[in-house]
Amino acid sequence: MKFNTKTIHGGQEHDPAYGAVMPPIYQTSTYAQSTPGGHKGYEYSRTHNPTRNALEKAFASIENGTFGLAFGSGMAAIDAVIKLLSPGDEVISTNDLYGGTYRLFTKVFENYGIKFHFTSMSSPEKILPLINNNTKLIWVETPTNPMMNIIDIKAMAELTKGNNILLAVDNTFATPYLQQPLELGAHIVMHSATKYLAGHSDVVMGALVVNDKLLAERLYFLQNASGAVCGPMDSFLTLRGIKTLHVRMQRHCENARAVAEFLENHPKIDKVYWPGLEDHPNHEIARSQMKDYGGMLSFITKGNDYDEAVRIVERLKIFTLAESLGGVESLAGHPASMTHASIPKEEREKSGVIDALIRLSVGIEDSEDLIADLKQAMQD
Ligand code: P1T
Repeated sequence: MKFNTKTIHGGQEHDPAYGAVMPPIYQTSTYAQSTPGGHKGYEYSRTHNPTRNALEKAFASIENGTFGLAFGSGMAAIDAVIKLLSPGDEVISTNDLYGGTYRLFTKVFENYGIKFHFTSMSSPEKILPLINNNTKLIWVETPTNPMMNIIDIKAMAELTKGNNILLAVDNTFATPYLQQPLELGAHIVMHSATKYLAGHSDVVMGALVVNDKLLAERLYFLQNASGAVCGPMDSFLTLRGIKTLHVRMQRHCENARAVAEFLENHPKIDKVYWPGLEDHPNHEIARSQMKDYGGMLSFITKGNDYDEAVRIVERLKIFTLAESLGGVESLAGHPASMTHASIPKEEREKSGVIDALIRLSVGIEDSEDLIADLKQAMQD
């Protein structure tokens, strides 16, 4: 089955009870047993729920993986991955990543004796000196949030070979429409399915996909033991979102290109970060590992002026000033004060997240309207 067919049919079967074509929302916490242990495969909805299981199969299918797991949020999915580790273990992570991930690593798991190294992942040479016998996980986000750096997944996978190190890739920004990390050698793919997979800004949801059975069993154990699962209604909404992922992503990419090219040529703009631009430092890696360049971009205005950045985001009318991304509607964000405020200023500025940075999640409206909106917001 090819990708566009998978988004609609992957892992899905008609409901065995009445043949419902769409998965029923099994809004139940528990299941009747005829005798103790005598059930139809479902006992309690923290462990299994038919609507969630349908979603988990869809996650696995679109990521070309074997096992899918759904969580109550992207953070809950990341939390489960780090719980695979033990005190004394070390993680190497990109230094440019979602602020909430940085917060979970440094403010929660460092207290449990896990050590995190944050580094630029622009080349494997930067990572080699950090690898030792305690290194158990490399955590990659690509494109990174919010600087749109592209990390070479195949090169990272090479580093893990023979070293008993897991490679996890947060594929939230790219989605499997653009890149499939398991195919490139990753062991774990993670999503904030809140974003492009669900696609309509109406759900908070997380996903993991793996191929290895033992790894899947350890993660299913953690999912049930810690219990950060999603409900059946949210599972249904995410499944419905996935069915249009391919058409939405195509338009997100087209619109982002139009917006990036407009901004690049605007006299007030200093720098546009979008991997599809030929002068993007990682354009070649993006071209080789992604099908297109995604709907997210960031930019700074000339003078690196914080007040100017705030003025622009306040004046936007079609772009809504809001956290999150990946919905059909366009959003604008100010990472330094919003999504990345939990990273200390000097730390975030090292990776380019300065006060003047604006991040756009380019939606699937008419690009002419989006460009007109940006134009009026940047007028003197
Ligand atoms: O919000 P949640 O579903 O828990 O996912 C967290 C998360 C993980 N990884 C990446 C790359 C993300 O962007 C996020 C959430 N990000 C935002 C809310 C944001 O506006 O960037």
